[in-house]
Amino acid sequence: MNVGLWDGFITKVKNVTNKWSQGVSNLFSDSPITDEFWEGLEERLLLGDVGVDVAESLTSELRQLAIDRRIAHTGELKGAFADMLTNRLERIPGMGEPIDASGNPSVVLLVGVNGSGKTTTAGKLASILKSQGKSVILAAADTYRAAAIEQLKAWGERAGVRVIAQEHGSDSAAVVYDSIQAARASGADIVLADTAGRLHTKSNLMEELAKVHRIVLREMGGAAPDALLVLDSVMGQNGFVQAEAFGKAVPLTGVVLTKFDNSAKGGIAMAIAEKLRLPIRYVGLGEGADDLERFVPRAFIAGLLDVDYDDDDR
Ligand SMILES: Nc1nc2c(ncn2[C@@H]2O[C@H](COP(=O)(O)OP(=O)(O)OP(=O)(O)O)[C@@H](O)[C@H]2O)c(=O)[nH]1
Ligand SMILES: [Mg+2]
Repeated sequence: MNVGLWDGFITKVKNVTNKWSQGVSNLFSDSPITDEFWEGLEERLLLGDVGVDVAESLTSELRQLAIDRRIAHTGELKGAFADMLTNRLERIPGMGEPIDASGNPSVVLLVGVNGSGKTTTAGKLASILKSQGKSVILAAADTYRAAAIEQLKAWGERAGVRVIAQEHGSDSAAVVYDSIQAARASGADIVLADTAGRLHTKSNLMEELAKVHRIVLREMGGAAPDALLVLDSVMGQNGFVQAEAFGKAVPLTGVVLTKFDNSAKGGIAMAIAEKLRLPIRYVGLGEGADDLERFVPRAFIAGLLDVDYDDDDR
């Protein structure tokens, strides 16, 4: 096994999803395949936040595969199950794709409901990109919460990255506009815009987000920004209603799955792929600057199910 680059990611996923995934793994101990096995598998998937439809469809696909390949023992199914999950994730375009910092500048909007982890993710991304030698600007587009600007400035200081802010209460689209201008003037590679948390049911606030997106389109000559929905994994499927509403306001280009370290379940990733049809780009695995990992489907599943991982995925 060559875990190489994704070793840390696999270990982290393994640690945080330990209990749930051990339960899944245990199902695949080497015993004859019975109806109870299929029921147990579906139940485990449901417990892991996969959702009813997806749990059913995964179970029936694996069942068919067992018939087709004449597999009679659960142990022989584990690898096939891991491949199946990985393939389902990988067929979503953009899955695990890192943000592109080669624009002039590239623009990333972080959007989501209150407290989902937008500011933290902006800070973590700034720190990662900076360490890759990119010139980054953080845009303090959350002008609602007075403390939000200070919070982002603290992240900027830690990462050694410039923060563009206006005063509390100002227009967030204007902050993003300023940031793009500042990036152009200084030749920065990327603008990471931290937007205010908002309930997806507040139409005026959703319209404000749409305005930010329009300003970026206009300033970037029609090039759409990366609009990442920051989703708290602890919310599970309850977060999906938000996703739809945010998707109506701005064309979402992916999900950052935060607080995965607190969720202890892995199924939510499957549900995002299968139901939201959005690529997961990053996973938040803690509160620190280093606790953000690119989402690599095969490594993620290897961590989840404790199967071998061939590092041919770079
Ligand atoms: N354990 C853990 N905590 C996280 C993660 N991401 C964010 N947090 C914590 O979640 C809380 C909220 O994070 P913020 O980044 O302020 O969330 P936000 O979406 O910007 O919040 P608002 O601006 O108020 O909407 C903070 O205490 C963060 O430290 C993560 O991946 N793991
Ligand atoms: Mg915030």
